[in-house]
Amino acid sequence: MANSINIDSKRLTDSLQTLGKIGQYKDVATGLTGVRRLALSAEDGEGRRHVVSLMKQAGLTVTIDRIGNVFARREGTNPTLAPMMMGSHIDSVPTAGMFDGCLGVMSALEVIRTLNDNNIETLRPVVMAFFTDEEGCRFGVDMLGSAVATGRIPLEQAYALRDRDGLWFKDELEKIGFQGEAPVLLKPPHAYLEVHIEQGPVLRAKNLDIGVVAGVQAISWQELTIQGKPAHAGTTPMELRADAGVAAARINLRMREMTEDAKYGTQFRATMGAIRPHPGLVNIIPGQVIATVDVRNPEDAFLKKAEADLIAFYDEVARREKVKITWRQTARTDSVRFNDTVQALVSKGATSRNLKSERIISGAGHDAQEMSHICRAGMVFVPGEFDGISHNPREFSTPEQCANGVNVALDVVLALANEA
Ligand code: HGY
Ligand code: MN
Ligand code: MN
Repeated sequence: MANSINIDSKRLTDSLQTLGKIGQYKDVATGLTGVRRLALSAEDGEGRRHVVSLMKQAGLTVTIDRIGNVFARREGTNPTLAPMMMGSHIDSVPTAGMFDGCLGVMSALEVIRTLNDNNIETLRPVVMAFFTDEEGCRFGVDMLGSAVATGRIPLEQAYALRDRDGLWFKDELEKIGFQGEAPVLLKPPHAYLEVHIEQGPVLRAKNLDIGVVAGVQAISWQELTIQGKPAHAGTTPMELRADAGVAAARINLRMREMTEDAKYGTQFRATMGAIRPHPGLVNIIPGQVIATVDVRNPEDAFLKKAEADLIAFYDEVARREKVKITWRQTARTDSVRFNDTVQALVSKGATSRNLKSERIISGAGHDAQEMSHICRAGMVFVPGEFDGISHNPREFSTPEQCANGVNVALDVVLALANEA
């Protein structure tokens, strides 16, 4: 595997910083400057147009599909062969840094720019991609674009999603000008590789340079609607209350207790990220709470057990607090194992560059897990500073950490793009 070639680290860093300037915001909690490019927002549209212009400057042929996934193709010597694909996402959570997703898309661009600089031809075409709405925090369903591209979620179901302001996904996609014409079902590429920040503390704590991602844990998202009785906080005796806020608190606490119960394994993670009381005022008992449940486990069986026990617990809380609890599943993916060959190539790339690497399971969801259902897929993780904090403006990986990951990706792409 050729590893005498290196990517241009400064160009990679510049491309990340330029993209990171689109959708910047002042984070009141930390005083830091973060990134807010919610899926299909005006900022997302601006970021998309910027990346498309970079794709075209690199001489790529750009295709946009009906859910706004963007693919840019560098021709191979045999254009009839299925392409080697690299990608990720550029939409962000509302309190993001500039690496989550963007490192993967800018890595793909940097690999292609490096191939161009060195006049390297590959047998297979090389395609870079960014997928629509990976984060799922605006319309409630994560990995949406890649799930539609790989057939797990029907396009019409995605179009019919609405955000908290009641805006339709389809209208918002049209508004930013990225409702493309290409059919959504993606022809399986030869293989798919995604470079991503780890978004956790493991690699940095072990002083590792590269994470050879073995797979992604199972993920389950629910939205709870807890209906109680709004009433005066001072005049309503405790025994007459139906307090939706207390019901949400009991569920949140139960989730935490479950993570400490070996019945669900030792790596069960549970989060009630959104808790929205209505009317949410100091002297009114919350009549309604909309809350989200995010539960994850590397073991499918443990997650299934936890989901069943949680749903049973909702009934128990409803009886005790005299509230009505309804819930809907907004996202659900089983654990995924990445392809052994791709993992081996990532590991080999790291070793041949004297980079320390280890296998790791991803705690976060990624587009690569959707792609793994239609082709050989894998990921390269790079470490993050400050305990790998992510979904936060403090998210940071050094230029060297990023360049290491993209150099390994270059080696893997060269190997797979030249496979007959
Ligand atoms: O939530 C996740 O795991 C990813 O950041 N969408
Ligand atoms: Mn991501
Ligand atoms: Mn993310």
